[in-house]
Amino acid sequence: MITDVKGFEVLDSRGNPTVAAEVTLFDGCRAVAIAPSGASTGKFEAHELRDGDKRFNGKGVLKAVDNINTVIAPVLKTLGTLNQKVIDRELIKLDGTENKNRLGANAMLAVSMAVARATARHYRVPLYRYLGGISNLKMPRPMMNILNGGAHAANSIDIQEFMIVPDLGSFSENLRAGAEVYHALGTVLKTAGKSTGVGDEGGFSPDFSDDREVIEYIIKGISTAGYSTDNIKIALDVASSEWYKDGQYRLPKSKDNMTSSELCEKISALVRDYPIISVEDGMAEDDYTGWKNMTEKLGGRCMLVGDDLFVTNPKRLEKGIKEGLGNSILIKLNQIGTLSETLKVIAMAKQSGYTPIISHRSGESEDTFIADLAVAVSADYIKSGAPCRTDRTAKYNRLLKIEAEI
Ligand code: 2PG
Ligand code: MG
Repeated sequence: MITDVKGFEVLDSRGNPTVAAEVTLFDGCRAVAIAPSGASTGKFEAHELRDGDKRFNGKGVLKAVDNINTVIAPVLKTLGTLNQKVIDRELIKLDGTENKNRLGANAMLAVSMAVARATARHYRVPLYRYLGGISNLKMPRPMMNILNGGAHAANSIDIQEFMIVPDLGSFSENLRAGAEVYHALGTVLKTAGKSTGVGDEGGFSPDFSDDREVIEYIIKGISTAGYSTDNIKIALDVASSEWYKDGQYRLPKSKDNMTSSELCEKISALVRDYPIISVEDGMAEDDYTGWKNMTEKLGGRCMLVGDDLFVTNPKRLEKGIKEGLGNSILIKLNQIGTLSETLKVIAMAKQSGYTPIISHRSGESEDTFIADLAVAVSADYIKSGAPCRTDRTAKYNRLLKIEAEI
């Protein structure tokens, strides 16, 4: 049923190479998909295969491309099925490692997504409908990262993402409000003499004296745009795994050192003082005691989202559920490497009352797969950066199109 699979190397939004795959079916239906790439990657993520030679400072992906062309393609062409689960299972078998070390999760995911997209074309339905069926389709709320720090920006802020979460009604109204606040924030920053240059996810990235100052500016942006914090909330991605070393949190920019419970206190105070509805990676990926404490303290008040903690991995989520770590999970296809495994972890999260948030990576492309996925699994939220830069707005624009269709 699959007659051809081709891999190729393209550039992501940071100008680094990433893997694209094109899948052709017996009826001529053909689709391309592009794997995204993270910067603040969790250490338990599936392996992203890079060449490590002179090209692109070691970031080339020709080995992963070759794996698609010489290992994956010959096998998928003989499978005789369009069943996504069977195809993904075959990819996993071909790789044969726990962490997708051999073929590379970037190679596997590009193929896995391209198969789904080609199959949707074969059935002549939009991707979201193929993935989600006829029931359950729901528009997500955007979590828009309008102020970038941490590993995504060259400024003085250690917290990686300050997001706004509009809740005004339809997706298009929420997107409009988010874009208006983004522009109002730009004006407020400019007036204060701050830089309006942007970070990797399109959010502004000037220097600030501390996190509270950032949040105050965002709140000023919200009111300047004519909205209030009653209907535009704030979400953080602390990305604290980046700071964790030898049981301590060492913040690279402010040079602060904190224990797990001191960091928990600091975040709790922010949640107490500001309209924060969600905190992602408030604790590090292997600080389980910290996660447990934070969940006991804040779990009833806001979403506590495991990104590096769960890495879209069913086994890690299962452990988290058992031990009471967090109450929400960030979903990134390339952290696990196939579509089927991603769908499995989303189903598992929902069954256990964990909120799934479908997410981009800081290194993105024109591929809009996550927009269709979010609608298909009726996720409450999608995180796709600022309403700025085509790699980010492509997903929001795709959602506008889907909203008009459903
Ligand atoms: C995150 C992501 C996306 P990265 O930490 O949630 O915002 O960043 O892709 O660099 O891991
Ligand atoms: Mg994160």
